[in-house]
Amino acid sequence: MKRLVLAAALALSSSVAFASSCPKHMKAIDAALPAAKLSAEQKSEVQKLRADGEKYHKDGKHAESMAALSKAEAILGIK
Ligand SMILES: [Cu+2]
Repeated sequence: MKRLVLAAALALSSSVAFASSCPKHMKAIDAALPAAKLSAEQKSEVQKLRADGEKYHKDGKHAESMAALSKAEAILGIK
């Protein structure tokens, strides 16, 4: 029972955090990109995913935004 309540609370808080966390991820990408050791190809991929993420976020498509941003973060090696 306790476990169920905890799971519900977690699901609720993560979906709220989800919608508003895109800017945080964009900032993390912006901060990491200048120092990242990437090939030119990887760098432009990150920039593209970062731009897609911002566009989706502005359109209210946070799931798509987060998907693009987390791909960019994966390339950058951000967790
Ligand atoms: Cu968003």
